Amino acid sequence: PLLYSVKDGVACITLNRPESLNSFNTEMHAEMRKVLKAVRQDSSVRALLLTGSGRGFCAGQDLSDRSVAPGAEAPDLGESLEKRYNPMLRALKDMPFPTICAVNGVAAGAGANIALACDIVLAARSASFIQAFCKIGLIPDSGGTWTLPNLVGMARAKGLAMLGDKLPAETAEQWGMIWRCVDDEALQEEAMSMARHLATQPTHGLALIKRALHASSDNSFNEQLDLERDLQRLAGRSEDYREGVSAFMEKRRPTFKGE
Ligand code: LHQ
Repeated sequence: PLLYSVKDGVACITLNRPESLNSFNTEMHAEMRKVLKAVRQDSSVRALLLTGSGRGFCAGQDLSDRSVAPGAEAPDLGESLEKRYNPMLRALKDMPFPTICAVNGVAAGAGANIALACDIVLAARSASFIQAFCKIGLIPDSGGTWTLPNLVGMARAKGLAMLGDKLPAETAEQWGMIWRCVDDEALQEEAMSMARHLATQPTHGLALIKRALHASSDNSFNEQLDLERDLQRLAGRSEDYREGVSAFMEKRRPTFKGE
């Protein structure tokens, strides 16, 4: 259910159950867990690109796994989040290098929030985002209740989460929910070239940038200044900082090792 490759410092994961719009069943979850672990442990990887095959990006949980017969006991969805979705979202969010999502088509339910948990989201112009949860009596999960208000503000987060309307990629871009939308034909090439570029950049520094930005929504301005001090101290000890400054002074292109 997944395609996985590593090349030029870029790990590429493609959700691959196009017949059900790449929705997550048990097998895909298990494979995703393995692959994210492999990505994290592969020291050659300096960027992750996530995308989907076929006409959709991901329709969230495979609902055919989930239908409840009348009178039967309801499955514990909390357990499903605890065991499957939450570890996946934490792994994605905490990757110590940039994560790029190329949203090739509809991203619904958990699929939308998995995409939005990536650092940079590019979407095909024909793609869309749907917080489908409310239509089946659920709440946005996979980090959605944190990610949405952070990205688009509370008014839009509530509208998206409670109405469950389809948000076209262009509107998502106008709202600042994603980085950019691009023509459908250009999506994969643009996303890959961005991932390749990022994989040549100061990876350790980029990981520290993520940490600082993620902490910002929980911190006061003063706390954030303290965090910047601590993280900049680490960044300033990196090989890549040394290389960046030397290259600037010597008027040459830097070669970053990611350390
Ligand atoms: C699907 C699905 C799908 C199975 C399309 N499952 N087959 C976490 C914790 C534990 C449990 C509960 O959930 C969660 C998190 C969640 O993600 S909850 C939200 C789950 N997702 C949804 O509610 C979205 C359901 N899908 C849709 O609303 C539509 O498919 C969208 C709007 C995404 C796309 O619509 P269309 O472009 O019209 O495509 P379609 O509906 O015809 O879908 C194509 C095929 O894919 C179709 O199968 P078929 O055999 O008829 O061709 C669908 O049944 C199948 N499919 N989503 N989630």
